Amino acid sequence: MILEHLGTVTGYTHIASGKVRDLYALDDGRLLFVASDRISAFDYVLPTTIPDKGRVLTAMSLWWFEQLADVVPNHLLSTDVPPEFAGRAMICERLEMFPIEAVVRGYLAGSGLADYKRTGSVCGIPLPAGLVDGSQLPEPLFTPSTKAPQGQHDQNISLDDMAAEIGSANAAELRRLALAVYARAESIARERGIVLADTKFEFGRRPDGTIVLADEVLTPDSSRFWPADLWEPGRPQPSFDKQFVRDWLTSPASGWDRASGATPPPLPADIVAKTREKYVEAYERLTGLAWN
Ligand code: Q0Z
Repeated sequence: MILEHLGTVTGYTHIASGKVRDLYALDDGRLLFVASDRISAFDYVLPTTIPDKGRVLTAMSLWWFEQLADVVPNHLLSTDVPPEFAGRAMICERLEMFPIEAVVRGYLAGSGLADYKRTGSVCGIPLPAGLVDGSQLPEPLFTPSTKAPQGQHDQNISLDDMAAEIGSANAAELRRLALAVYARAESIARERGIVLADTKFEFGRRPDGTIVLADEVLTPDSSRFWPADLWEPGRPQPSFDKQFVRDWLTSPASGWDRASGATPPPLPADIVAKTREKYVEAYERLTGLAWN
């Protein structure tokens, strides 16, 4: 027990945490990428965890890496991880990361919708008039953003801004890869009744210059998944995974006043159970595999 603990502290060094995931460096230079059971909503990390969420999202990400292996190389090296992280962590190669969120949007929502309402464009790309919340775009758009410091929102940038940041050849290659990955993923998700409205990729570079897909990919935490049968442009679309959480938090039952700036309250057990079931359902529908 004590030896295991000593092994733990000397074996990997915590280097970063996001709202719902953690990153460690191994002694040999590789990285340990860990998905927690934490869940965020309305920009808050909730005080309640969702059992199995980290394992489900990790399994989904691993499945996508396999589906996409002929489109782009990825950073995964191994899933042989310390027991406390079993099933919800990946050992990854350390890359030189591009300081860009490679976002692809097939549908209008979120900051893309806000941009469009203000300017008629998204990231400087002009769009036809008359699009509404949830509209399918004429074609998928690559809409890069800069990674904001923790607690702030990423900021949409133009392709020219991106080229100024990382060079025009890298910018063009990231755009090509992100659109190719989205096209493959959207078609798979669509066949299974899930609209992949948009998604965010992170890319890095190997010492030999190869561009590699990093991070977790195509999970509900990095993407908007919408149930295809409920898609109806003109209103905010229900979220495949978080709708029970959002509905409860904004209902009188929660007692939470979103405008007050207060931290959201703990979720009731039935909301936790139904939300866990939605993550499992997303995994099973996408992959066609049974969860456990
Ligand atoms: C990813 C992040 C966090 C999880 C750095 N293969 C890689 N090589 C180098 N750096 C990264 C990766 Cl994935 C890397 N992040 C984002 C932050 C938890 C992922 F706190 N940061």
